[in-house]
Amino acid sequence: MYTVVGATKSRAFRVMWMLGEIGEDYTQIDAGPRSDEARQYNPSGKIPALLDGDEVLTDSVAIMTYLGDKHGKLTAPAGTPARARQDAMTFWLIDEFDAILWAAAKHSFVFPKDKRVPVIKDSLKAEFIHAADLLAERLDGPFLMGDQMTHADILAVHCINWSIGAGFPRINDKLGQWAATMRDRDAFKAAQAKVAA
Ligand SMILES: N[C@@H](CCC(=O)N[C@@H](CS)C(=O)NCC(=O)O)C(=O)O
Repeated sequence: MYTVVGATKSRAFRVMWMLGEIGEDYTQIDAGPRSDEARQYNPSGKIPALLDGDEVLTDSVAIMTYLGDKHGKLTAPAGTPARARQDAMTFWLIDEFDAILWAAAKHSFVFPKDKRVPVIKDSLKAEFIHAADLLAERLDGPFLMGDQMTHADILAVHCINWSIGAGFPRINDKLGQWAATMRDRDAFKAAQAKVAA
């Protein structure tokens, strides 16, 4: 059985949702970012980490990629053009969604007060909305990569939810409705309801 290190309201949620989608049981250690508990598994104090036997794996997207490859679920097989397209989508989401939200978080509460430049947040919000419009244009099917769900969907929806929590402007209706459908999935709801060990 796996163990997810990280609070539900963090990027750990991506891993928890993925484990639910692929039908793998897990326990959760409800460690906050930079907590002593998080540092036991990742010296940087970043969450999430995944414990798989004696292995400690870090970074939500690296963990999702590992789980997908290991179980042959929620991913196109490695070494195929479909996988290259899926990876391109994943890296685009890291650049244009996750990094934008993370920059806004840094300038809201992560950086020390004297290093924050709150005025940057207006342009980050505009960038995010532009990226959401591009993603909506790409969306042509039940999932980002077409008929098959992949971990790119989990990454995108987690970032959309994060944008709402961070007070970003409302995204376009098409992407918003798609995200609502994804939030209705059993595995999403199970991850939200999971009680940490
Ligand atoms: N790219 C990493 C980012 C991990 C990350 O920054 N997590 C946040 C919480 S969601 C954190 O632990 N922040 C504390 C810090 O950066 O010091 C991932 O996707 O796992």
